[in-house]
Amino acid sequence: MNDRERLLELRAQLHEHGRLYYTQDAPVISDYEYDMLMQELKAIEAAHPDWITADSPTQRIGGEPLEGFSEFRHEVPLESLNDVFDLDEVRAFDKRIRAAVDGDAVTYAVERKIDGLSVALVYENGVFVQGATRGNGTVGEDVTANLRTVRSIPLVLRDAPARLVVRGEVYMRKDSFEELNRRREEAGESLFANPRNAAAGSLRQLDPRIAAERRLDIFCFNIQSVEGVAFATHAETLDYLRSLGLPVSPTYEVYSDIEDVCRRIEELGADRDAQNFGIDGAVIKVNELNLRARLGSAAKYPRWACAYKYPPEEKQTKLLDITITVGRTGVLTPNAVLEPVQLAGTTVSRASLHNADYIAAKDVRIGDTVIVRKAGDIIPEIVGNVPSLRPDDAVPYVMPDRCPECSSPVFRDEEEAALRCTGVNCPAQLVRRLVHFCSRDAMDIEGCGPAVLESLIEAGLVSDTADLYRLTPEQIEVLDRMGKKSAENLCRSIGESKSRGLARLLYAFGIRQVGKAAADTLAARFGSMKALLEADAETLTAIPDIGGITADYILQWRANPDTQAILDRLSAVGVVMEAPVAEATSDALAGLTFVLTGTLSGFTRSEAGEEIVRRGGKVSGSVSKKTSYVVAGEEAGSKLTKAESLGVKILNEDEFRALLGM
Ligand code: 0OX
Repeated sequence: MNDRERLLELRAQLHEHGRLYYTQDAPVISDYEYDMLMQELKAIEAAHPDWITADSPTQRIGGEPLEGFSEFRHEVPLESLNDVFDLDEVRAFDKRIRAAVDGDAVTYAVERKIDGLSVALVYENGVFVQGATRGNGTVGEDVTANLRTVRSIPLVLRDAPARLVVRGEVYMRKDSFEELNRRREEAGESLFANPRNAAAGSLRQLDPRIAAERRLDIFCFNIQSVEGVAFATHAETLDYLRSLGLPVSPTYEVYSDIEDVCRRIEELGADRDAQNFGIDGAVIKVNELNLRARLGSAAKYPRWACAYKYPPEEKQTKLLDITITVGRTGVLTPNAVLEPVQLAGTTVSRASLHNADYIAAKDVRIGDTVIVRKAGDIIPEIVGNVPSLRPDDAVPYVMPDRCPECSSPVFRDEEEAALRCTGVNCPAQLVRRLVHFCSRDAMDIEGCGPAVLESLIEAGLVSDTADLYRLTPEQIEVLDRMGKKSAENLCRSIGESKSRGLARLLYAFGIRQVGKAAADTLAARFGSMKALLEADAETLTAIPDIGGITADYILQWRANPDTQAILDRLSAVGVVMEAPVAEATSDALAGLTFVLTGTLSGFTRSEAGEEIVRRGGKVSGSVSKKTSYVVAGEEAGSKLTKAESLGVKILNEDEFRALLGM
């Protein structure tokens, strides 16, 4: 057999084993044998690069980063579902359907509603050629490069039609999600709130290699269009998709009696936790496709389907203890230590109690039986207590008057209902300050997460941020779980962080109220640390977008003798204290003021800000009537809401790029 024949054989084998693994859940070879076949294919492709095609199983690792996503117009809209919240609404849905179909026999398919995000996949002659997000249902984004990295999406189908567009839900498995967050925590990066957000963020990555690392999955549940095949029922379409090798919604049942449908909904709800993927409801669909066509769609939803949404799960458990953690700014946060309970798929043994006021409002005491809930988010919350189960000796909780980490007195910050440790050398504050300093949006020091920082502090190597810059690989490599290579890498990333510039440095200091936007504003306004330190109080207070309270915090920070000392030490080791000068090179945006909010996929906020300034525009941290545009990225928050209420023009990332002429 020559190389070319072997290559084709290997590809066919790998596609087939992929299908058996992901679609049938019935692998016939071990992971090791699979890897060996893949290695052999990679070797042949390395020798013949011109033979590599996009549908090769080797191409799952993700190609070159993209500039942006292009629009994708869905031929058949991806409709959304009408939500119902109790079984009587399901019965009412059945009555409406029966009235509309005039006595024709109707059956219902009931399937799990997977909590992810909808995409459309296009197959031509059995080859996966394009895929897109749902977007607004009519226009989505072309995320083909990222979807190719999803291992459960077959790149090639068996006995496929000339053209097929299939709809599915991309999701992240619970175990992949927990592993991802564990790694992000280790690296000092922000955590995803839930698997859905993680999946959405991963699918919208411009760098497919990142998407490839994130381990997404898919279930398919609808044929949007197909050539040359006809079906009578939804069940037939699902069986057909499965026969092509696509992973299909796990288990669907068909019933003619609505009471059976209701029972099944409850069954699926009770079994939610046992699955390795998030389920936010059950979908009830008319099974007969001819009846669907007669029922049609109302303004927003198809009349032939509805989604039963499960209420957030609640459980009772015992509040064993209340412990205190000390944050970066010295805030004491009380945490509930709970008798472990299974809740929405994970074991819950802790929940934040936020502050003393919160504990008082919920009236929870150590020894109480409390009700915990996990809504869409992964973060558990305490809803309240069960008064009848309160032990006689339970007393209201009193916050400590000394820091549990360094025994310094605490004081109450009236503005925030928070208690703060007053210790300047509090070790708990030091770890968290350093974690923040190293985090991605601050100095972005890769490999310098909480665990590493704790061992550096414990070893007596680091007691402030400047110490980081004096570390040598020899000092680091003797620490636990460190080796020569990782020590060298860490030193290199620390070294690289010296030139992040003023904005990130200011943010990295963790000055109260100075978030990324305020740090960007300050850096743009002053250009250097020296100018910021020398500016008079009036100048600071008068900067638009830096509120009075924030200005006060900056003044307090400046006046602190420790600040001058650490700045001198950082300067001495070569940390850059100036902003890279973004000079206006055009006046394309002159006179316009922008507010940036949410996460953009192609820029950091300071990069976006620089692009605006280079074109003569201004960046502001808060939205007012004078704002010309709000640029809203993923998970935009209150600024977006405010812009909407003031009628300020909102740009998404693509529109923003267009305005920049990119
Ligand atoms: C899901 C899911 C979503 C098809 C046409 C209207 C709704 N997230 O699991 N949507 C649908 O159905 C669409 N089915 C599902 N299983």
